[in-house]
Amino acid sequence: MSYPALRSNGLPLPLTERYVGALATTPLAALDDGRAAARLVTHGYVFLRGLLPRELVMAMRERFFELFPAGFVADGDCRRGAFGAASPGLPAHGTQGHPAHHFVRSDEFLAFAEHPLLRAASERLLGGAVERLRRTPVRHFVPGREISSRAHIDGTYVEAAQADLLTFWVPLGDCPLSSGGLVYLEDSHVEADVGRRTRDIAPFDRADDRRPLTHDLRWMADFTGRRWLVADYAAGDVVVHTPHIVHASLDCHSAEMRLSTDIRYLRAGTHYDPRWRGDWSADDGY
Ligand SMILES: O=C(O)CCC(=O)C(=O)O
Repeated sequence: MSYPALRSNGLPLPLTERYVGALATTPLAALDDGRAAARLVTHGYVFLRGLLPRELVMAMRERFFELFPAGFVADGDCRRGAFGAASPGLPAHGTQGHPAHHFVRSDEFLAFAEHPLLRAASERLLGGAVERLRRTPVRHFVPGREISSRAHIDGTYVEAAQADLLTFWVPLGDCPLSSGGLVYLEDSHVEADVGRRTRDIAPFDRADDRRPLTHDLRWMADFTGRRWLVADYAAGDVVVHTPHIVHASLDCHSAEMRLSTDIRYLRAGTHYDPRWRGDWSADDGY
């Protein structure tokens, strides 16, 4: 029997209950009474629908796509952000001269990353004062390219104790499954040694970078006996996750491009990885 499949890096993930489940939402009110913080410890993530104002998020999407040459965005509709045509001569994503490199340095984006709602949520989830890690990647995926974030944990990329660091994954626009949002391996934050156990046996397509765990999400589900949690995200939704939960993303095959950012807050006064104190550049090697 064949099942419809999701895809990540061109490989299928069967859309069955064995492999795929729904990301559970946590009500915003749970930030105030400690239930969200407890859930973060138990499940390694909290999915907060509508944490940010939709209009603000859509405005950020529009600002980003306005930075591209004419023709890159279909019909010039930068708010929708459907792919038009490639712009030859554009530097590699997120490097000097590319719109994403400029965007993360803009006052508007910096104000967004420091939004009081994000700061307040991180203070509640960490139970005290926080500081934001300056380095803030922007991810942008064009339909049809079969490129996604490979399965990984954030702890491989940024030094911090599990209980001190939060990532806010923020889709900049609506991001249904077809646009390829973030997916989480259920309760995998408890598998602290998953990297050691998978290292020599996991399918791997990136010989020059051993930091991801694998590009094969089905293999990861089979190996761990866990399933991937997915969601149709809307502009304003945010997922907050801890450094040890395994996550990845799906391929984008909608007309609309997938745009997102990951914003990180750290418990104030704990170790602030020196590599994360500057602005992100996609070729900074971190
Ligand atoms: O958006 C992505 O594809 C990856 C983001 C990510 O890994 C993160 O937010 O930690």
